[in-house]
Amino acid sequence: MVQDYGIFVGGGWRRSKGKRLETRNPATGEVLGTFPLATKEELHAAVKAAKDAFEGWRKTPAPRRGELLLEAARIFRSKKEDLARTVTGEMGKILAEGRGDVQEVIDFLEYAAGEGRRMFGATVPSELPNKMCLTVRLPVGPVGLITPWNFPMAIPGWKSGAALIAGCPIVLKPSSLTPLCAARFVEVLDEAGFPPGVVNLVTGAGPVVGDGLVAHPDIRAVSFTGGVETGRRVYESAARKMIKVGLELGGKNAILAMDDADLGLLMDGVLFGAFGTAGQRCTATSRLIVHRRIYDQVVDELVDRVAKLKVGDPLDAAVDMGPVASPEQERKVLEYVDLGRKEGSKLLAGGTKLRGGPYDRGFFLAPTVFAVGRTSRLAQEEIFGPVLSVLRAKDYDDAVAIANSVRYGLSSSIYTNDLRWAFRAMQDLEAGITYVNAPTIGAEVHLPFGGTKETGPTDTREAGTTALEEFTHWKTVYVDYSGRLQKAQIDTARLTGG
Ligand code: UN1
Repeated sequence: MVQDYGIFVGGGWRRSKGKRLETRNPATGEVLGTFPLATKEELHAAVKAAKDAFEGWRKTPAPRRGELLLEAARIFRSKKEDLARTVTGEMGKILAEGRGDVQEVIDFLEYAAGEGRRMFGATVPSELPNKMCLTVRLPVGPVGLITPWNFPMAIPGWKSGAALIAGCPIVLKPSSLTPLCAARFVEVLDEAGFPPGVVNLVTGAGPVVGDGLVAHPDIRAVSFTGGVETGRRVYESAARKMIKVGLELGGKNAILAMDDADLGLLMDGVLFGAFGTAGQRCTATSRLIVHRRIYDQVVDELVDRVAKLKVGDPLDAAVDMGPVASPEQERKVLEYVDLGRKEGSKLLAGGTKLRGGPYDRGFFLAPTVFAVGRTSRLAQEEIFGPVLSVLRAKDYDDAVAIANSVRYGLSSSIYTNDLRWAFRAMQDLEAGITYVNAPTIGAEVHLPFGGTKETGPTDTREAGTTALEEFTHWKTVYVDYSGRLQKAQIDTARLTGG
């Protein structure tokens, strides 16, 4: 039965006056649910609910807020299998990855709950006697979270975990491709018992709900994960309001394969990095930059291994790669395949839509590999699909130059057993994340996640201790217990007599 959802505002599900959108399974075409295209007024009601909840939530001690996050984590754990199937059903990633998506929520909520008992500031000596200086983090206010479809539970989990522990009520606007995951995510938070208005969910069109959320005067920070063009708009709109904004945008992540790399390990990493989640991760390996001495061998092995990848029903445990998430994704990937051919890149594997039998019901593409030139668009642009571009490098320096020649800087990797290359790469690769002897995907939640260059023009990082930066500001507090007026910089009696 197809369920018709509402929006979640002020602690309850509400009907919407807006038109409706359908969410479908990308492997089968089945309709999974319908969701509102919320109106501007409905968005405003959600922001008002968050604003009204702020006073109570910010005054709730952070360890108490953490208890609710732990309770939510417990419920996520008890429903993990069911929620993982929702992720796979709505987004198309294979079930093992669907489970990983939910696990990432559990991990982060547990981590964030602990932050409720830390949230460390600093105590610093004063230059004056009988005076103390300290710093505390304070929540910025109600916040907007705009989340993508590729990690339809994990990313709402990172963003809301950090916002909620910080003391910020949230208005979540999920991608219109995965509203069901967002609704189920919010159902768990509701079950955990967050006070009314602390958690709100509004589905709908980007120009109405997304832009409206960012521009709303009562929204005091925005965290956005998605494409660069939208990210730029969010950044501009947030700048006009002078509010904090966290942006996690695209990637064109590379693995560098040095001539001493362990080739078996490299191949496993490349396949997982490039074709895991059908290449639809911000962190996906979309370039493989190979030292010329091992280039031919790597390409031969890669073509062999890619031919053995099994594409199909993402619920089937024997399948390596499910469908891409939508017809738009499919079209975009096939356009890049065409472009690659026109640019004169050499197609080494795949490049086709898969047809026949169950393939005809969904958006199944063959894992694709191109040998490309370094200035080609395939070498430069984010495709966000199962397409890997292979490049040949003369040596380490050349490989780094190729890696750094793109506008993005999210994840990166080097396969080598020579610690000189490994340690240099940690400093030379322009990216927020560098892996050594592991692919570009698979970040852990207790470490900062984010990028440089156009991946993330701000200095915020999701996850890890840095997650709080997006949703708090620092207050510096001076406590003078001398009982008299003391003047910094002016009462300058020094031991040196100066
Ligand atoms: C993303 O693609 O936006 O590191 C997030 C990884 C995952 C998160 C990816 N843990 O690949």
